This record gives sequence, C-alpha cells and structure tokens, in this order.
Amino acid sequence: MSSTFKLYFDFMSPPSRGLLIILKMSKIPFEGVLIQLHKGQHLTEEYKNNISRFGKVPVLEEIETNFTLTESVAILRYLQREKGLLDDLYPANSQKQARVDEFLEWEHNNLRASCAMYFYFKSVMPRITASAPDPIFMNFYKNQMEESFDALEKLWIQDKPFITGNKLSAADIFAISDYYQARLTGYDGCKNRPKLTKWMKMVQKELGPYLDEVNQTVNKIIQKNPVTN
Ligand SMILES: N[C@@H](CCC(=O)N[C@@H](CS)C(=O)NCC(=O)O)C(=O)O
Repeated sequence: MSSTFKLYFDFMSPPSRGLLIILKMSKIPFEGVLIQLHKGQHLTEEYKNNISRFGKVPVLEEIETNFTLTESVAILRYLQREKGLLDDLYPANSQKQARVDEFLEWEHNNLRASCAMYFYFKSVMPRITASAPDPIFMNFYKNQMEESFDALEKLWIQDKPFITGNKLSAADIFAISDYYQARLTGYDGCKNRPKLTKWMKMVQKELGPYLDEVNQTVNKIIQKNPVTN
C-alpha cells in the first residue's frame, strides 16, 4: 500500500520519536524522511521553502493534497482526525482527550523544554563551540528539568499506571521521549523517583519493539554515557 504521508524526522528529536511510535503503533502507512540535524539538513533553503519555514523537525506531509504541517501536537491531532489513531492514544471522548491535551500543553513548556535545553547546553553546544559547557545555563536548565521530573512523578503520574489513567496515551509517549533526551546527557530522571521508575517500566513494556526501533541511535549513545546523577 502506498504511503499517504511523509514524516520528516531525526532520531535525536524527541517529538519526532514520539510521532514515529504513534504512526507505527497505529499502523498508518508513511514514508520516513531522515533529516539529520547535526549535518544542518534542516537549514537548507530548499527545506525551509518547501517543508518547514521554521527549519525544524518533525513535519508531516500529506502527499496527495500537498499539505505540510509542523508542530508535533498539531500533527497528532490531524492524524487522529484524518486516520484515527490506535485505541486510546488520543481518545475520541472529549474529557479523556482533554486530559491528554492538558498534559501535552504542560509538557511542551516544562518537561520537553527543560530536557531539550539541558541536552543542548550539556551535549550539543560544547561540540559546536569546542569549549566546556556553560555552568550557568547548565544549572538553570538542570533545575528546571529536575522540577519537571518531580512534577511528572508527583502531580501527573501519582499512583496511576499511566499519565492520564489506566491506559497508555500520547502523553506517555511524548513524556518517555523527553526522558530519553535527558538520559543522553547522563541524567536519569527515574533515579530516586520510584513512581516514575514504575511508570517507565509500564510504558517500556507497552511500547515494546516500537520504542527499541526509534531509539536505536539514542540507545547507542546512552550505552556510552553512564548515569551521573
Ligand atoms: N514545538 C515543536 C518543536 C520542534 C523543534 O524544536 N524541533 C527541534 C528538534 S526536537 C529542531 O528541529 N531543532 C532544530 C533547530 O532548532 O535548529 C514540535 O513539537 O514539533
């Protein structure tokens, strides 16, 4: 069956990994287009003019209609409307859906932002500038990241198996993608957070081979980076 969609992605991008898992689990046919951020493939004029005016991944392209869409949460909602996602990943029920939305709004400004910025200042920036990480920025984002992991455990997960209740949803998939982004730096968000550890094991079990598949690059880096917190 030919693909209706293309997904422009990088394996080092948490929202890209989240959408790859969601598309694969939902059995929506798509063609993945790898855009290697470290090679600057997202910064070419061709990419900015034709795919993402922001020069970012992920981007969804619907081939037949020549429609391109940025922003992972908008992409998630579009896929649900157009194709329907697996089971409860983005529930049709209004209140259940609102619970997933509630988390995704929080996640973007808190867990995602802090893990991504900490990864950038700890691991990416030093390679670009060939100098040691800036301790002021690193500590600032590390504190934000720790507060976000605390909130994820105490205010979101609490004693539930998954973030929004008893069922796995897109909330868990985007959150675990952030966890791995922080883990790339040697920071393990589960350490000394027993409820988060329990949740992590549940999500890993539910996602099974889909998680391993999208995390191949990430896992190779993690293996070389022992936990330091
Ligand atoms: N809010 C956007 C974030 C997109 C984003 O920041 N993507 C990053 C990778 S995770 C990127 O492409 N960065 C390249 C750059 O900023 O140069 C989403 O959720 O899709």
